[in-house]
Amino acid sequence: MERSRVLSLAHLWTAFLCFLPAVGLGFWQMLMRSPLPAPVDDPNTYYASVTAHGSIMAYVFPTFFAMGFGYAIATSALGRPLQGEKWAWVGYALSLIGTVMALVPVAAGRASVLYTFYPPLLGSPWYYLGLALVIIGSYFWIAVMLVNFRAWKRENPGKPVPLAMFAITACALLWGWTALGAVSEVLFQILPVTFGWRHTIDAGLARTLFSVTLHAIVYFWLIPAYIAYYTLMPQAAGGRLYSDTMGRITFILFLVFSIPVGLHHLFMDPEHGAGFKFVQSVLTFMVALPTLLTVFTITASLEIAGRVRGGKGLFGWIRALPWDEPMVLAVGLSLLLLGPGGFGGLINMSYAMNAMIHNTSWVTAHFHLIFGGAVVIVYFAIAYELWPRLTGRPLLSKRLADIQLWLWFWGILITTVPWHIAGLMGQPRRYAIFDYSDPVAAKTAVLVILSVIGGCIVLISVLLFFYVLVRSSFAPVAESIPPIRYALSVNPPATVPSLLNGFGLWNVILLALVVIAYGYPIGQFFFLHNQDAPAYSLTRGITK
Ligand code: CU1
Repeated sequence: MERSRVLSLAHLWTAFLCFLPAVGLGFWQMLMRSPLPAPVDDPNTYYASVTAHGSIMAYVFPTFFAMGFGYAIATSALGRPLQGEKWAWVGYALSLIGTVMALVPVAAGRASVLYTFYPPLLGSPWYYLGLALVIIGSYFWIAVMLVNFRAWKRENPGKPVPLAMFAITACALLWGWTALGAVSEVLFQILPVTFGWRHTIDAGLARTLFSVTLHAIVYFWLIPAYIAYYTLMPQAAGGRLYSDTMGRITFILFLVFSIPVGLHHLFMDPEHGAGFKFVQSVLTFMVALPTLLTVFTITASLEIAGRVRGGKGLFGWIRALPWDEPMVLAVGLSLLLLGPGGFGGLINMSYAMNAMIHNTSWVTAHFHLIFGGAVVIVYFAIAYELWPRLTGRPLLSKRLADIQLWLWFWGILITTVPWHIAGLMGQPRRYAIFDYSDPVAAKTAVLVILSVIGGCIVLISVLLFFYVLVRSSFAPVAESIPPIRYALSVNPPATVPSLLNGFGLWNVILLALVVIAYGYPIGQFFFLHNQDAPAYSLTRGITK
């Protein structure tokens, strides 16, 4: 048990130690594009910074977090030592080497291609190789999760796999399938050109392959937070989970529906026909379903806890909940952020309405609200929940943790709401500088400054988070820290149908859906040879 704690802690520390400077960069970027003066007022630095910020926040931070949380779940929920721990360390080392390999060329200004790295703009090959290595390292984690999932099932025939383990395994599988899009783009499209073995690139195919990863990655970020919703929050609130089955269905739906939807990122791209865009738009609505199920189940679970604690009347149970528990507070605030965030998502995914907000700041604001807001706030609460268990030392202060979560909540809202509005007013995304003497840009100035104030609150919140973690890590070892306890459901199932206890059939359905949704959109490129064009490499110029 002891050694696997070190494994989890190493992953979580790595995740958060990358997160901290990435938040700092984000804040500087907000200053840079605002009317306020920014230190180092340089657009080149801006694009390098956006690339570092995006690459860390999209790939490095959530991957290390999911891996660390996954190992903690595999040991605590299954109640057995982790099998394949050596391989887990190999994966950790590869992902860490990949992180350094990717960030060095970014810092040197040789890979300012943003985290979506859309060709025909290309950066240093080491950047892409590094990111591929981060992903390859995470495949070791996927394998370890699957091995432990199977081993437990073998030892406990017929018994339902604990929901937390079931969910993190769905998350691992989802990531394994979806990452293949970006990995094949890097291996077969980008690297041959950046290394000079080929001179032209098919930008449309590259973007299409990337879209296979770009949407489902969001659920790879989200599922760890949902695991806390379902399995940690009801326990922290002193109640029970409303339905274990609903949880299983939710995580299965994420696995099945979150990949064949990525064309909604290419609504404005000319390579794809309206029919396939429409099909994937409809499938995107399907993937909203598990979130709706979750909002219902979690609200019901909160109500159960509130009533168990003596809350009466239509809304009295809300006041009866222990809002001073960081996990309960974080889930409550996360649900509130999920409201406007989900609403924005519905606009983005609608084929027609997408045109209103395409390439505006609205999009950037949207994913900061959903991921930065609704998801990361729960990552903090998970860290507060895990830290005493992993270190054997008590948490410094629940009160400080609560203040940190509240700061994050308001900081994210104040950052992203004005940012959305600026987008609706036509502010483009991915611009380093705006000329605020221009009457159109001038109208957004107040909104942008408000956003910067929100960013400042977010930064203070992160510093407070680190203060709590670091101080807790140096507290004296406590004798009696209870192990992680996962919530019981109202009717804990003695058995579940095998369809809700494994992923065999669901993998097949997922692959069939991917073939239907992506078969033609990807296959067509192999017949359209005139799509290849020279790329522009930041390190070598035009690749011809
Ligand atoms: Cu998406």
